Amino acid sequence: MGKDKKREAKNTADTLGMSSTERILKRIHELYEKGLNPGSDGSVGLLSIAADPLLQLKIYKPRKKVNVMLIGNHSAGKSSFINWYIGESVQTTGVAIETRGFTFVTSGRKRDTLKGDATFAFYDHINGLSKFKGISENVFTEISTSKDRNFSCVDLVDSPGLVDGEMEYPFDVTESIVFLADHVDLILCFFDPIGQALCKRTMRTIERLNEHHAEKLAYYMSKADQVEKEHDRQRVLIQITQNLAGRIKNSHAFKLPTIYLPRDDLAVPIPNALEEVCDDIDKAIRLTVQKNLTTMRDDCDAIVAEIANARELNGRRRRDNASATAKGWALMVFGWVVLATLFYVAVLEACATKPVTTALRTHALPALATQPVFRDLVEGLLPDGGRRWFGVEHGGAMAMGVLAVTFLIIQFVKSRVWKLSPTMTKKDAKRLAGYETYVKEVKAVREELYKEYFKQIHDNA
Ligand SMILES: Nc1nc2c(ncn2[C@@H]2O[C@H](COP(=O)(O)OP(=O)(O)OP(=O)(O)O)[C@@H](O)[C@H]2O)c(=O)[nH]1
Ligand SMILES: [Mg+2]
Repeated sequence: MGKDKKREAKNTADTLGMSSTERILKRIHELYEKGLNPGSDGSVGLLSIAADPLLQLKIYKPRKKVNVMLIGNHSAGKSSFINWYIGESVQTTGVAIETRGFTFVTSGRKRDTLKGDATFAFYDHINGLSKFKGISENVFTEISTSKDRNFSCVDLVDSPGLVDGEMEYPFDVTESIVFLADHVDLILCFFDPIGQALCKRTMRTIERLNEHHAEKLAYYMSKADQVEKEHDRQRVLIQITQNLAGRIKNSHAFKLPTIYLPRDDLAVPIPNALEEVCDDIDKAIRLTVQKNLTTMRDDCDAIVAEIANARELNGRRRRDNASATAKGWALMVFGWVVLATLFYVAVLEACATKPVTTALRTHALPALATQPVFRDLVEGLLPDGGRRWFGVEHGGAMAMGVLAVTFLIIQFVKSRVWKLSPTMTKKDAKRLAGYETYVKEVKAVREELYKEYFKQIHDNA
């Protein structure tokens, strides 16, 4: 079996084990980074096509995974939720302040933990987080092999528990959460009924997040099983709602479902909307797939349009270059004529000087006596009582001055006019044609992915 065949077989085996959504997200990512036939020679991704010097189009690769950040007060159950979602205890939980920094929990082939710098290298889009002083030692990535729920399509971001007062954070926690909010698709806010759910820091953070990311926020009352009596729960819910009311933007769509991690020793059943959190995550995944498919179509269209622009620009430049060359040549010839005239006047003027006229009269004319043609020519050079130009004394010097200045002006105008813009080589034009065909094929693959995605939604409905 050839190398390519082996790779193909491996890809197929991988693909079969993957959910359709995950496959679509991965394929889109691949089309941006590696192109239609990853690994084969000449396969270029949309990113490098867009970055070609002939196009210089700025496009961004869509993320392979959906990012979900959890925020809330200390001990609200954020880390416990992550452990429950992935079915593995990757995050430490407990009553003490457990999570002091940010942990990116992601799925991978091997269980591993990455520290700050490795995390920034792994998630290049959050590189900007490193600008927060003191954060590098408090950022980690936990790689888990879990395939539970939709974990293979999600990166979960655990954040430090928010508290007021004495607690010193090693970095600006609110600002770093606000920074990360730009890069995540969904923010789950957990408020527990007994902790510092409504602490000032949490409220300030929620307020800041509402400035630009109101649509990403989903609120929950976590650890609801800790308040067994219904009316106590209602009281807590009202209290949280009242505190949030003035701070959140789309308050009409505000929901505060009660959630808790599954347990079967409860005396009275308490409503648990835990699956709603999973639904919210699934919804974020669906939206991301749709957004990525749309972005890919738009990027393909933008590349095709830019190829047309590059060709049009090239045509215009060729025409401009041809006209500039014609004008340049005309000016050059004109310049030569002026220079030749200047030379002619200079020769005549030189011949008009006393030593030359004397020398010509005494030596040249007698010597040329037998050659009438040359003699007449030399005689013609000799001024008849001092050479006058246009009736002006010393007119020759003036004429030479005018001619020299004219020549310089012509040179200057020529340097301005005869400017050529770079045009495409045959190789460039061939490359663009190749891109065009390639992007068309990518669009066809995108249509297939789109159909596959909607078929899957339809089948699951
Ligand atoms: N009763 C109950 N306890 C929970 C629930 N979820 C978490 N806990 C407990 O609450 C405590 C705090 O949970 P964590 O997951 O560490 O909370 P956290 O929000 O990550 O806390 P920090 O990392 O300090 O911000 C732990 O002892 C958990 O066992 C729940 O749904 N019900
Ligand atoms: Mg925690």
